[in-house]
Amino acid sequence: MKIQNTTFSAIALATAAMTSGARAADPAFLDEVVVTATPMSAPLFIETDPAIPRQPLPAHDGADYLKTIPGFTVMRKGGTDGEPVFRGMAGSRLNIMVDEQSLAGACPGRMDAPTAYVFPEAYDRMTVIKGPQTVQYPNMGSAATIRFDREPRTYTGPARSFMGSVLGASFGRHDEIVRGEAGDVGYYLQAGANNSQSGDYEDGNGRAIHSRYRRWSANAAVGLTPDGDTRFELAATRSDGYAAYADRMMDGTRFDRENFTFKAEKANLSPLLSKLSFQLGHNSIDHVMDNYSLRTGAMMRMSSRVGITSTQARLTVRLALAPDLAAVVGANWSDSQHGRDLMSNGIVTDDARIGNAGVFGELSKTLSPTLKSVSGVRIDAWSADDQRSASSTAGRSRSERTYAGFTRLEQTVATGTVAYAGIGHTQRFPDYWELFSMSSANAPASGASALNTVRTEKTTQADAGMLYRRGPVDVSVSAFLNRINDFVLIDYNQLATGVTGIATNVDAQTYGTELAASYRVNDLLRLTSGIAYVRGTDTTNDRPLAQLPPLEARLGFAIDHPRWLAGGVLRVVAAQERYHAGFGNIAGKDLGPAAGFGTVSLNAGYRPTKNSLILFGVDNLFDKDYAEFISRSGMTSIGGYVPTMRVNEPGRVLWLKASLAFD
Ligand SMILES: [Cu+2]
Repeated sequence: MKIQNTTFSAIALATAAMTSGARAADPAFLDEVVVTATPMSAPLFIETDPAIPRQPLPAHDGADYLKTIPGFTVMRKGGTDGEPVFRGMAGSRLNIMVDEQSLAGACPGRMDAPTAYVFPEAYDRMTVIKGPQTVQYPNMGSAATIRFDREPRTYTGPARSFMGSVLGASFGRHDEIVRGEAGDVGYYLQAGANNSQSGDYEDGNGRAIHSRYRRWSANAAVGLTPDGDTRFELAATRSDGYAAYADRMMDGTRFDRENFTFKAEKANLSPLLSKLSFQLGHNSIDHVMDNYSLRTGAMMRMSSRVGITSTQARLTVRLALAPDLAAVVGANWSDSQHGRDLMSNGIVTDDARIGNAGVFGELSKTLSPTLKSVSGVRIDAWSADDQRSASSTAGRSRSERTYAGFTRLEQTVATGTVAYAGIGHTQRFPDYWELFSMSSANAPASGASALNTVRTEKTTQADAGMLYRRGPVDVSVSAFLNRINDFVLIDYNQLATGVTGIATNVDAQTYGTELAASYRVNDLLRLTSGIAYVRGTDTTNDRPLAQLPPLEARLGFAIDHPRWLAGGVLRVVAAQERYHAGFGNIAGKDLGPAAGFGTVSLNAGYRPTKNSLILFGVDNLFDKDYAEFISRSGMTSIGGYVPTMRVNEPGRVLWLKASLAFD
């Protein structure tokens, strides 16, 4: 395959899986055939190929794919489109980006976390950056930045490739994925499509959960590479689907997203100017929900349609200031228009507009052959316009500036061993949900608008950790401690007519740690483990901070033979006794204590040829009946379904996946 600059990871997937051990770098983790606990690949950075199979089998959406990274949990609503949570932080505390564009959903009821519009296997790479340790992206995630990217291609001769996979699983689930690429000197084409569908799953007690779904997406990109340093690309994506939800009175019947992106980049402009990149993206989401298409028994038919259209532009310049000093400086701009149909008639009118413009600079300096520093600053201007007619702030606007900065040191202690420590500060302008879906803490009973009362959240966080790779041992550990001033805590207890929740500001503190480790016993057998722990306090009310997951640990094994493979994972989650009932974030609230649980999952696979892999798995082998602490309530009465305290997780799931790659 004649491709420069890049590992062609879509194909690398299956082939990595198939020619295990052939990849020289980082043999310990990166050739993991079935991912159960993803480690850090560099200080604070986790990079993984979304095409590599994961266990337990994720729903085909962005949130579920993050579950194999220690520290992530997913708030369940149904079969798909769960809300990703990292270190107990959800909503816009996680910056979710696709092709370097921040993604936001449209649903005021939060049916569509941004990850509901992400189809992981359409991308080459999924990256998580922990904490406020980068300033390069708008809507800077105070807890984490999560990116889904396609790798740029440059061909030096004619080549083409293709990969496809099919999956069948319990409860009528089936997924189909195809991707193809072709190119030659000067140009390339990429296209892909995928479909995922499932019936209602059953929990460990055999109860059907109202959870069926379908999701599909199609994408295409055409690129021109007039020379090795220049690239122009035009890309388009379209996706849609439906999802039944067990936690609410309505289901999502349309999740229609369209995206167009234009990118231009030029490298090696001068010894100083190493790269110039520009991109312009346009996103539109059309979301419809109702209480009759996917369920029966509605006394009165109800539906609602909402939408968001956003345009984003971004310019970055990479500078080689000195042999030991590199910088990236840039600017970004975005304009997002939200709308909804107030009369349930499908006619969407504008209700909120959020604008952002920011500049940033990040500097990395080599202080000695073993010591490196990375630092950055960022300034953003924000505006939010209340375009609702019936609102206590109708016609009013809010404008604000936010500031962010960080610095960290990375010390190479020995070959394969890096220690790091850093501190960062970021200010988070409230998001659409906090500003426009929630009511003001100043006048909760009247449902007054929170637009001008909810304050910007300020996070100051220390991050430290270590990566250790030596012989058969691979360990990465990270720890953090933060102080969050004006944490936006949603109070769902004081409900009145027309009030969803009250946006309050409290001061909070959280700390925690994640660990991922592996030990290669011999050529065939590797043992893996992952641990995540977080603890937090609402210091204003002297209560546990709501929506923090309990301690969890994963222990796994993987056997990898050139022809066949096998693996398994035991996931053990402690009980959670620390909670603050009725309080939470824009996506959910604490429902009460939760019991601990353990589940076992197993997989086995066979490689009939160098380019194909057949994988079989059993998740929740013992059909355990359980729910995660962080979950939506399952108490909604839906015709034909038994209400449960939380939305229970799936019982035993059998699945079979076959992948094929050609080049
Ligand atoms: Cu909705």
